[in-house]
Amino acid sequence: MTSYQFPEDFQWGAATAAYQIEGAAQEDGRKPSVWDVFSQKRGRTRNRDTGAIACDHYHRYEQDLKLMADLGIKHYRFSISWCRIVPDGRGAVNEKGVDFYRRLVDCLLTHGITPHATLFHWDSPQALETRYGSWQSREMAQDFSDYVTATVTRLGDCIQHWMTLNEITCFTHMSYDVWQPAQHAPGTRVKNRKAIWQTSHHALLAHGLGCQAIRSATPQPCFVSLVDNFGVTVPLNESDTHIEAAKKAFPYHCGNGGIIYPAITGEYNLQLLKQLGADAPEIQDGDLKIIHQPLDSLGLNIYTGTYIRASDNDQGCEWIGFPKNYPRLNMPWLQIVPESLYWGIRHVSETLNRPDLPIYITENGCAAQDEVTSNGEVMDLDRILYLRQYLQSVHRASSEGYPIKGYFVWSLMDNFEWSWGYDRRFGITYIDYRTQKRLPKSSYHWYTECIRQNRVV
Ligand code: GCO
Repeated sequence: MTSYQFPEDFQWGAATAAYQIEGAAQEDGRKPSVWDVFSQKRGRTRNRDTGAIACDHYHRYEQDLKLMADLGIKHYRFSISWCRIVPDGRGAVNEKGVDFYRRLVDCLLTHGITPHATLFHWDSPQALETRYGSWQSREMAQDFSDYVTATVTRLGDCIQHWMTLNEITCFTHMSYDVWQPAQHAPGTRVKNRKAIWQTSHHALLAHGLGCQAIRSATPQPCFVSLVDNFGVTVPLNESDTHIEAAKKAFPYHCGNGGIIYPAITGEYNLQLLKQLGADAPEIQDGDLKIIHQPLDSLGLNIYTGTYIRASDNDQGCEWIGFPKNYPRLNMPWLQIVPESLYWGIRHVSETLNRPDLPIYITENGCAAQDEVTSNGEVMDLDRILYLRQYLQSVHRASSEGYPIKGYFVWSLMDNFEWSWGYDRRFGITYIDYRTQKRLPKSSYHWYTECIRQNRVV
């Protein structure tokens, strides 16, 4: 009978992102990001919602810190907005923008909470979209690296945990499309699939140059990581044949072979390259050496998975679709697959062959209906059900000896859910956007108890 007890040093956290919570879109020198411009365009986001105000965290961070302290987390993952630090994308540094993050970090440290800073969570400067089409250009990698140098030089004395990029596919393959308007900013139509793969290649270069920039600018020892949402292939059942099939499917799934493989193994996966053929990106000599930087850990954002079974086809594996009424939470893609956290962690060790690489779950959570009851509570039992099962899967990985070091729930509070706007709520804290009142949900209190007992309750 397991008590789902975690090791003493297991790190419990919560995660957010700048454009999703900060607001203050034009304050203290910040200039528009591609998401400011994209979300103002008709039809791009639900109700044309934007992050102009969001959770007004820019002004309310001290009360939000109290929320974090009461929650009991000792780790907080947030992102730094390139548009606050280098508003024109390159060149002049906006010191007022830096000052906000220093205030935030000082407040975190005062509360005994360790800051984990993501340097890029999709809100790239519109100025670089105008100048050269953002990630379509190789120049973006160097501009990102220069922004990282500016940031780490100024904040490296109080931040030691750095993540370069959040989810490469979401600001490249979901942001550029050939046939239809892309779901994510900048939402650019490109001429072919090769052009899309070229954007993710430039993002990988940015990651590599960013790692080097962090390590040369930091004034103290620090930890460098990448955050990825690779597609998790899950065996239909845990027979050796289906497990083998899930590993065979992994490089083909969600383009994993062209994103996480180059970053972690230093090579594009050959089967994927073969499948891509002429759509594969142009790779210059030396690119892979830049991309394949040593990492202190890997951050995994995992919400769901895809079932795979063995097949006698030439790939040796078959994707299984979900039946119509398969249980999911309040997003079309959020089917409940708790073992995806276990298999995501295991793929790093056994499919990417990096059993040595420490792993954090840097995002896991769900959107739920979240009604406020007549006595002013949000009894989100569905979110607790989801989180409990996923955390039990993390515990399984930990108890089997995989190097899982910590877990950040997505998200600390409801926030701007990109093209879904404020229509979908992922927080363990309810936000009343009319009053900006914060209301801890049942899942917040449940998570507090998990942290207090250091186990899944
Ligand atoms: C992501 C992003 C978050 C999302 C969350 C819910 O993982 O897509 O990092 O910004 O809001 O995942 O979709």
